[in-house]
Amino acid sequence: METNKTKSMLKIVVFGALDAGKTTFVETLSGKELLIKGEYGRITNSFDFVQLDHEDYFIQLFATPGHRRFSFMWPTIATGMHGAIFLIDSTVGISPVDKELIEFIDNYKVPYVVATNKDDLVHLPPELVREELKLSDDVPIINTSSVIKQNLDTVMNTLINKITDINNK
Ligand SMILES: Nc1nc2c(ncn2[C@@H]2O[C@H](COP(=O)(O)OP(=O)(O)OP(=O)(O)O)[C@@H](O)[C@H]2O)c(=O)[nH]1
Ligand SMILES: [Mg+2]
Repeated sequence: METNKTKSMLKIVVFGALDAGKTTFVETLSGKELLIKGEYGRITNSFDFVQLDHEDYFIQLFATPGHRRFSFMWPTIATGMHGAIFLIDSTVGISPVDKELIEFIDNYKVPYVVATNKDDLVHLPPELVREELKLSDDVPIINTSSVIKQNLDTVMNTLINKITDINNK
């Protein structure tokens, strides 16, 4: 007889500085039209939202605005998240906003994965990112491209495994 396993819901939030590629990341990863795409003139001013069916979980995937003017949205969107994805714009390098955002995410005490995005344009060495952001060894750093779908599934699977590990402890 087939067992009907109930899936848990996971809330995952994508953070990153202006133009890091957050909206493109959630669009390309999901391969779907977003349920909410909160932008005007290609700048996110509220948030993006899409739901994914991922093996053992339903994922509610959100992306935050990067623009400073809309940073008041960050705590609202972060509320109740089980994990985070932090996108760095590799063409810019580590910015003061990146440092602030990593501190912000750290405070939530949830697992997160760092993605050095736009790897199709510029390759940012992971060791440099770890040093500049003072990341501990247990934070994965993965080179991604949101436009050519490079490593997006790897980022999501790595994060889900980290969340599952914590839940099983
Ligand atoms: N080459 C390249 N371009 C990218 C990549 N990801 C995003 N872009 C481009 O970068 C620009 C900004 O992408 P968005 O996805 O809107 O960035 P965002 O982080 O959501 O921007 P805000 O929400 O306004 O902070 C767009 O022109 C994208 O096509 C990538 O991995 N490689
Ligand atoms: Mg956006």
